[in-house]
Amino acid sequence: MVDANENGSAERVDIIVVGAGFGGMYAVYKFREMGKNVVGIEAGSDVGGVWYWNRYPGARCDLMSVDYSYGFSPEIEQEWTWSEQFAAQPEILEYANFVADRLDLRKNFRFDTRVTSAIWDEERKLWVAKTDGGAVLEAPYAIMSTGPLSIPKDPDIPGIDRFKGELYRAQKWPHHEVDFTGKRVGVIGTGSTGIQIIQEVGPQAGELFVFQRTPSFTLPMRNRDLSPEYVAEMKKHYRQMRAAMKMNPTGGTRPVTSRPFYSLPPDQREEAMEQAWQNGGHTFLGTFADLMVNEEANEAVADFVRGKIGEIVDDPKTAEALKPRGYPIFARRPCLDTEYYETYNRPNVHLINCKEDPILEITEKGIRTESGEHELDMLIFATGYDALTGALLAFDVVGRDGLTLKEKWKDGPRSHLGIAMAGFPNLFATTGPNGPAALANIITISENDVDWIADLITYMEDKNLSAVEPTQEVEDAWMDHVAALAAPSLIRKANTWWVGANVKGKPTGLTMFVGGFAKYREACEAVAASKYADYSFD
Ligand code: N01
Repeated sequence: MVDANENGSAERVDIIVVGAGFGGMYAVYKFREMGKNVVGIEAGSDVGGVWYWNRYPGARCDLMSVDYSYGFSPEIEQEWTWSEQFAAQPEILEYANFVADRLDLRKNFRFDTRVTSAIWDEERKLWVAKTDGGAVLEAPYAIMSTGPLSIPKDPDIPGIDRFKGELYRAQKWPHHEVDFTGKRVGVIGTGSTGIQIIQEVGPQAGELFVFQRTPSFTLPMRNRDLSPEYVAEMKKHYRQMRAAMKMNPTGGTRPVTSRPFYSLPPDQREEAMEQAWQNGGHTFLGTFADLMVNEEANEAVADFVRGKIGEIVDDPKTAEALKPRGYPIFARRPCLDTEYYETYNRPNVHLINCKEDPILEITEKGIRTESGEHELDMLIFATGYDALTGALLAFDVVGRDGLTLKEKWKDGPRSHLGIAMAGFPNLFATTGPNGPAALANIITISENDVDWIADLITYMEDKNLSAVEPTQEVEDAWMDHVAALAAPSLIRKANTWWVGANVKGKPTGLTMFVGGFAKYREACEAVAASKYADYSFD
């Protein structure tokens, strides 16, 4: 590991990378392979990003392991063996550590360090980054691999500091084991995180109280162990699979279809939905093509899933409260579970429907809702993130002519491809908020973005150029394209982090590219093929 300079004198490097998640790890590797002096800065004590922080019970990826892994190294693909179809957090973190060891990445990272500002020096064509440890780094290029889900958000409930029991945040889970045996545990939040915690903690806790404001749709994950025979096949065919992933809208291997819902007669639709439910995972989205644009088709699938909830949950009142209504299915990130709904059939698990019985405050002893106080020994927040833009707006980023990122993004994030921005020369983001970001496989996007940035830097070096940024026109054109694709999407009809609606005062809107990974990659490639015709260089 490199030591930070603590005396404040600037240290000159070639490239600064912020973040040691999958994006930042690959960026550091790629640029180092290009012979660059690259320094990575990471707030956590080690690699892994969101998988470093999210150690909560039940944490698991809802993309298959074959998809949710790096494709850039055929050697690592052969050396690493996944044990489950959907890997759990400890295994994913182990994988990140394996990659870091194998590629000796840690020597380029400064851990336990936060960037506090990044300012463009126009005269010297350098980014000047300061850290909370007092270090000053200067580099011609800065890469923000800060991740879409890295700034945890507490619930807006009075009294958080008053609680005298044990308080846990899913997104900053302690490194030690937490024993729920015999404890009265409360969980606030029923998104992907809350669902994973509830199904895991329900059987362990003395009593579990779930404070649900908005129910999520969740589908059976149907996870399984991977047999040695399958793993051998997977390893043999990785190359073809990676090639297919690049052509896939999800950036993964999930099948896609062009079949609209109403192209099938009712009995065959029903059969297809039953099949999708039985298959598990996100099969529904590969079964019908128009679920995100046809409201009636969407409602039919939502109704089918609500029917399943009614079949699984014994108590009719609880079942009714768990059935999501008033927003389209898949407009909120679809969750995958293992016996989540079944958890509510346990006598020790209680659902508090905060739509009918709102939370008033957190007290010393627990949570007070309109109906009374619920005493708790432990309280868990699974209340999400200031997502997509939060991490980049958490510190001062200042571009050309003193333009701040906060000012540029005051009405929502704007960039070209989610990667580069007019007014911010030589600053790049991976999995930025105007690319597919949270809507496709984040590792595939990260690799695409890092490779694209690396090609651009190589182009500049070949031509002896020192600064680059997209023109305002091409950025505006991209944002118009993003908005046009977003306009018919049902994603806009739910109040979620996808549209910024979970954070008070944040500009709302669907700013991610909904056209799918394959089209996004093509757009990136077209820019490179044009020799960056719509970029301006110094
Ligand atoms: O966060 P969320 P998350 N009172 O924003 C509730 C990824 N992920 O951490 O909707 C009561 O989805 C809030 O209620 P409401 C995945 O991309 C992936 O769960 O605002 N409730 C909501 O229920 C996911 O989408 C995996 O009414 C309050 C919840 O908190 C993303 O991370 C696993 C409240 C927040 O849900 C974020 O998921 C985990 C309040 N005051 C996460 N404030 C997998 O790969 C908030 N809530 C499987």
